[in-house]
Amino acid sequence: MSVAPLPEREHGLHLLRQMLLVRRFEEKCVELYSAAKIRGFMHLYIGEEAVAAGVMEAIEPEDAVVATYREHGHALVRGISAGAIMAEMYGKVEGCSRGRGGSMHLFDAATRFYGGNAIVGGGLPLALGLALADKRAGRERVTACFFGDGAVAEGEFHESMNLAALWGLPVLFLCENNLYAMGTAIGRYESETDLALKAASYEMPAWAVDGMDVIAVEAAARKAAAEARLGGTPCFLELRTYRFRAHSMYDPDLYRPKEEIERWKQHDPIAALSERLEAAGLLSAEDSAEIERAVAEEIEAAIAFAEAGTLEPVEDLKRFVYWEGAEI
Ligand SMILES: Cc1ncc(C[n+]2csc(CCOP(=O)(O)OP(=O)(O)O)c2C)c(N)n1
Ligand SMILES: [Mg+2]
Repeated sequence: MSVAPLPEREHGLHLLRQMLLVRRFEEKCVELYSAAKIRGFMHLYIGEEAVAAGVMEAIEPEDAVVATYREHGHALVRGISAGAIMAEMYGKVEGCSRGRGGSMHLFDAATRFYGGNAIVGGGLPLALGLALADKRAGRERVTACFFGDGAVAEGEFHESMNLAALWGLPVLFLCENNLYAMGTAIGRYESETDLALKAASYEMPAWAVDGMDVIAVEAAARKAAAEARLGGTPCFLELRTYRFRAHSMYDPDLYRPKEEIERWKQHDPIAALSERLEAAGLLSAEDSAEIERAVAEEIEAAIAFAEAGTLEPVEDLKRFVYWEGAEI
């Protein structure tokens, strides 16, 4: 049970809706993938929704966001339209990356959403550059950088943490610790599995948060964002979470005990928030039905938008591709 106090009813319902939008959107993506409407690599965030939903409440529209290939949820709660995301999944020109990025490379300059990065750890130096630019221009902004536990074993993680602390860059390092990097459990690739402890050695505030509790995530992210924005220091949050689905659509998920998955499902972030709101008299059955209905409507509209979209004509394929001698 969360110790973080419940927010006002409107805010509680908003958080619930955000998480549900991500969950239902991705459930639809699974169906569309099976129907070959969506192709290529696809990684689902189901089970981890509280992380993106909580953090996004704590940052401002002018702040920047950098995410990984498991980023549908981040993009949705950041405010990129479900239609632009679905069209991108379909590979349509109306997609947020013109259909050229697909599931792993969602991008939207308007919301300062800088990907969608397929390289493990690759987003961290990018986040540093964004934060450095803001700092040098005297803008009081933060860069929220999401990455997985697997990235902590990469050199880029350590170089980025070191420089961010040394230069006082306002980066929120948001480590989504779901205990696995593809099929490898964290204890098999990390010498120190307490990731907040590891991060603290870089001389920045670092702490662990229950990543299945959206209210706790939001509270922690608000604290970290305030430290970064006003204190000019990076902060590290280890968000302890779990993916309910396999790593990607091609993963038979044979490396985790079924009981472990079932145990984590008992901490489903959406059910947990619903139950708390209900128990406090802030959520009725009618409210839940209305949220489900509105979310379903938004997703249906997104699918219709993607279906009606256009595939890039073959003669345009070389546009935006640069090589020596290219006509730009
Ligand atoms: C530099 C690099 N090495 C390897 C891969 C292959 N790869 C893709 S996802 C992944 C696991 C990453 O795990 P984690 O960072 O914990 O994120 P999660 O998938 O659990 O969200 C790996 C090794 C890659 N994309 N980039
Ligand atoms: Mg992981």
